[in-house]
Amino acid sequence: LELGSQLRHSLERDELTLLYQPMVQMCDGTTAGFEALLRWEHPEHGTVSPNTFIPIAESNGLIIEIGKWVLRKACQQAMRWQAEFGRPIMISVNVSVRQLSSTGFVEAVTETLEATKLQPECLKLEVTESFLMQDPESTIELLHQLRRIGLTIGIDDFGTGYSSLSYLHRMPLDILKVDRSFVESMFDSEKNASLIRSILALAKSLELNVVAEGVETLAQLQRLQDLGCHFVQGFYFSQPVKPECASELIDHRW
Ligand code: G
Ligand code: G
Ligand code: MN
Ligand code: NA
Repeated sequence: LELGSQLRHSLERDELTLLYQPMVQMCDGTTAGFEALLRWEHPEHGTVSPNTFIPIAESNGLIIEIGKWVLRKACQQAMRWQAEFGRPIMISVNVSVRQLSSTGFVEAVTETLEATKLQPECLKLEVTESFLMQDPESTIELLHQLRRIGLTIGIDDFGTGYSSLSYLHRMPLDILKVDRSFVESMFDSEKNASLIRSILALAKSLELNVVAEGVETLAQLQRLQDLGCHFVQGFYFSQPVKPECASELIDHRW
C-alpha cells in the first residue's frame, strides 16, 4: 500500500507521536521550553521522518488533520508540565505552509487553546521563509491575527529561503531560528562565521530574538554565546526525546 493512504490511517491507529527537544536560554543555561517534533511509528518501516511524510500530507491535504492533532497534543503536554512543575512551560510547534494558508487556521488555534486551557503566551509557532514570502500581504495579516491572540511567531530554517528584506521588516515576528547549516559550517572559514554574525545583526535590527539550531559542540556553543545568540538548541544538549525524558530536562541547568 502506498505511504499516502497508510498515512490516512496513522491518526486513528495512534501511530503518530511527538518528541520534544529543549531550547536553552543562553544567559543562564535554563531550559526555556521545547520544540515539538513529529514522528510516524510505521508498523513495517519503523520511524518515518517528517521530511518524508509531511510533503505527502501537504499534497493530499492530510496536513490539516495532522496539524490539528500536533497542536492539540503539544498544548496538552505543555499543560501537563505546567501542572507538574507549577509554572508555564513554553512549547514551539512547526506549522507547514498549507496548514497556515488553510481557512480556519486561526480559529483552530483559538479552539485548541480554549480546549486545553493553555495560555497563548506559552505557544510559539514556527513558520518557514517560503511561507512568509509566497503571499506576503496576506501573511502579514495572518501573523497579526495570531499575535493578537497572544502567540509568538518564529521564522524557522532562516537563511535557507529567499526572504525579501523589504517584507521581512514588516512581518510581525518574534524569533529568528538560524538554520543548522550555518552552525555546522561556522568554523569552516571566516566567511562562514561572518554569515552568522550578519544574521544576528539583521535580527537585532528587526528586534528579533535568535535561536541557533543544530548546536552539537561546546566550541559552537561558546562561539554563539560570544556572537550574542539568545537561545540554542541541538544534539549538544539533547536529541528530541519522549515527554517522560523531556520532563527531566525542565529543571536542568545546562
Ligand atoms: O525532527 P526532524 O529533524 O526529523 O524534522 C524534520 C523536518 O520536519 C523539520 O523541517 C521540521 O520542521 C519538520 N517537522 C517536524 N515536526 C513537524 C510538525 O509537527 N509539523 C510540521 N509541519 N513539520 C514538522
Ligand atoms: O526544520 P526544523 O528546524 O524544525 O528541524 C528540526 C530538526 O532538526 C529535528 O528533526 C531534529 O531532529 C533535528 N535536529 C535537532 N538538533 C539537531 C542537531 O544538533 N544536529 C542535527 N543534525 N539535527 C538536529
Ligand atoms: Mn523547527
Ligand atoms: Na529549523
